[in-house]
Amino acid sequence: MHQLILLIFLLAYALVSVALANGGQAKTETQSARPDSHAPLGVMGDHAHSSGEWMLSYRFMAMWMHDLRSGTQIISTDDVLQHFAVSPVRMSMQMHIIGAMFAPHDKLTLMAMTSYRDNFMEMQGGTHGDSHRQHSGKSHEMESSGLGDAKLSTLIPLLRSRDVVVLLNAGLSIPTGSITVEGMNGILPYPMQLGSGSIELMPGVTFSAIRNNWSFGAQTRAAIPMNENSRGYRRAPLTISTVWGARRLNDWISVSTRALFENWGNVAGEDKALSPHMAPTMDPQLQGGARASLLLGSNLIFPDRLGSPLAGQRFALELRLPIYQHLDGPQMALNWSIIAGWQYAFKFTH
Ligand SMILES: [Cu+2]
Repeated sequence: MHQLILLIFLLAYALVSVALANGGQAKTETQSARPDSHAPLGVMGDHAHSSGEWMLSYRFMAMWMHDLRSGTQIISTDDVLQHFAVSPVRMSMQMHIIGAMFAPHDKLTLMAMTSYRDNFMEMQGGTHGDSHRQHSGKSHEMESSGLGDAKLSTLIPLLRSRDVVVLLNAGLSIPTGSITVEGMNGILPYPMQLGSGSIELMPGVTFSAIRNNWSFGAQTRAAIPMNENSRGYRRAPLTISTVWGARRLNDWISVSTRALFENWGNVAGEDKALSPHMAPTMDPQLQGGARASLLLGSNLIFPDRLGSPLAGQRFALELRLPIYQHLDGPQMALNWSIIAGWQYAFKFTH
């Protein structure tokens, strides 16, 4: 189903690209109408708006994991089953993210985001004599879906010149995502839950610059859970740093390349309903890691020459390949992920 949506999106993207490529070049434009005036799609909170401007966005993100790692080493399911009753075999996550931005003032942009998530995990092994369905070596699956945590942010431009912007990001994550999702054998392991269960502080700073047909940017941000959640644990802070460069090919399309570094720690405390000896996904000390990824992306904006209502509509996508992962494992490692989305900024005119 999700793969179908993605395929349709990619086809539409290709069609629109070809259609626009035949349209020729436009004469004038403003900086904010450049395709690369927004960062690559996976960068959140990268831009501010001008007073009175709204923006709506939709992003679809999918991640696929089918390797197990301990440290940087890939290990086999059999290795894991030497120490645990159950081992994860593969996992996938899909997320629909809806966002809204509004700038009451040039010096302040507000942003709200909510998501709907689907998690899927296949496992091997099983408990001894616990259930008729699960014999050692047999595989079984679990799924969870629902709302994720809601994010509220303020973006404050510290510096906004014609071609350089420095943005301060200050946000809160509200625990609207469930941390009590259950499967056939009770509460699901940590990676399958939909939220963190804690209020999180989300500070960050974003730098971006435009020079001729090029643009560059860097962002560093964090999500810091503030309290122990109702299940008795607290997820570790997550830090994300990224740098990117983009080349505008013409007034409607740009291509980008990006490096991304993520670091997250282990779970503090534990959900007492999860037995750490059962599966690595249930051990609070096997959740942390660090990862570096390379991303390739493209931004597309319908130029003004097409006239409304298409003018200003943005479509973008980004493909991500991890190049280094160091995981407190055994833990599922990311193989690749993709994000595709739509953005539209507008003003209500009276
Ligand atoms: Cu925006």
